[in-house]
Amino acid sequence: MGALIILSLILLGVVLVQIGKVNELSASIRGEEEAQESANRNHAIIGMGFMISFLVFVIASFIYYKDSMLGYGPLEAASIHGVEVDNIFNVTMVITGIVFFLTHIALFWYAYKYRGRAGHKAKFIPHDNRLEIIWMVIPSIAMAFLVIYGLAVWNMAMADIPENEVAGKDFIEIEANGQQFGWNLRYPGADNHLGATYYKLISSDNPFGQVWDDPKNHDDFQPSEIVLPVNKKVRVRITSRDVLHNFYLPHFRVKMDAVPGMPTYFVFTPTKTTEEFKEGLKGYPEWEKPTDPTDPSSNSRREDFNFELACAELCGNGHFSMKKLVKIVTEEEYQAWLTTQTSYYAANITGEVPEKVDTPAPVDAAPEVIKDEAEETTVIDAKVEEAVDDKKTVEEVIEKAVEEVVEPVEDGTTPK
Ligand SMILES: [Cu+2]
Repeated sequence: MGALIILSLILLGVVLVQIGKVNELSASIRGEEEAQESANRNHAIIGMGFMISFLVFVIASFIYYKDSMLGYGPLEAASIHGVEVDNIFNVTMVITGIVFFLTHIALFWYAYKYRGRAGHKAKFIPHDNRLEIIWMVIPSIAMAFLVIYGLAVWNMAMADIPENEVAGKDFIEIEANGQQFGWNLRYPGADNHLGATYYKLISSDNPFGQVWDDPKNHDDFQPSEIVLPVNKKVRVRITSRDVLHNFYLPHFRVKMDAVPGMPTYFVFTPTKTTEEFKEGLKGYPEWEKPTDPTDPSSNSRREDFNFELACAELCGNGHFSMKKLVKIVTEEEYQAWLTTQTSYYAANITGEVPEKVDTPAPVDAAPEVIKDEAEETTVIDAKVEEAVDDKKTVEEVIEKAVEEVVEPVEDGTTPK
């Protein structure tokens, strides 16, 4: 009996100790819950802070770069269809921008409002017809609008010359032929028609492969830059000799692939002369900065501004050098320029007429040294070695070698 009482007392002691432990444990659990709750709140607040600063950053960067972006400030489109292209970009940006802001605000706001808290239980909503209709119908309407509007603008921008229009009177046709790495340009000359070409005739003397039996070729000329009269429709025939290139005139919103074996085209009408466009850059601080940031006395970016043709298809290691100047001039200036141009056939094939103006050296001749990277490197290496013998500093040597080998290719002239 005595032993039984002692055992009961021991057991009672054990039970009391265990109850105490359970109490301790539950208290510590409650503390963890509190810690969890405060962490949830902090995360939600940090999330809200991130959302606000991110959206402010988006708006601020847009405002900061506005005048440097195509379509805004001074860089409004300089062609008829370009204005429509800019409009559809803006409409698309407003619609997607609204969605972007609303969804991001909702995302972070919900993460804040419905963070884990004691006594709050998530609602279970398996299905809601009304909500589903709303989020199906609204995006469908927005997408349908964007697609239909986009198709209309596409058809307008991509339209070819109507059949009844006359070359020379209603429009000018020119050809741009891309090759690694440069553009060959061809104008139709006095007959307003580009002559026939055949790819097997392409050579360094005949960059377009013109068929000399075709009299239409006899007055075609090949200038080194694009010169066009303002407010006149231009059809650019776009071809490629080797790989994919892309005929890109950013200021006119003209962009079209140059595909080997398949001529493409783009029709556009410039609406501003180079001078008028430059005038429009006045007063924009971005454009009053010096062209050369290291030389404050150099011309401003506005003064040095020129429209340009670039290649917008990564076409190889000399892709960067596929640049040509584009000049938009008045009709009188254009006619005067035409008279300075000489037929390529007369100047280079029959030799009847001495070449008056800057018919470019065939691009073939220029990049001889840059044909492939290995060759370019070999030439530079040789020059470096040569100069090292003269005990020049390494920087001087490399600079000079690069100047001699690479730079001449950039403007398409023959290296000295
Ligand atoms: Cu290219």
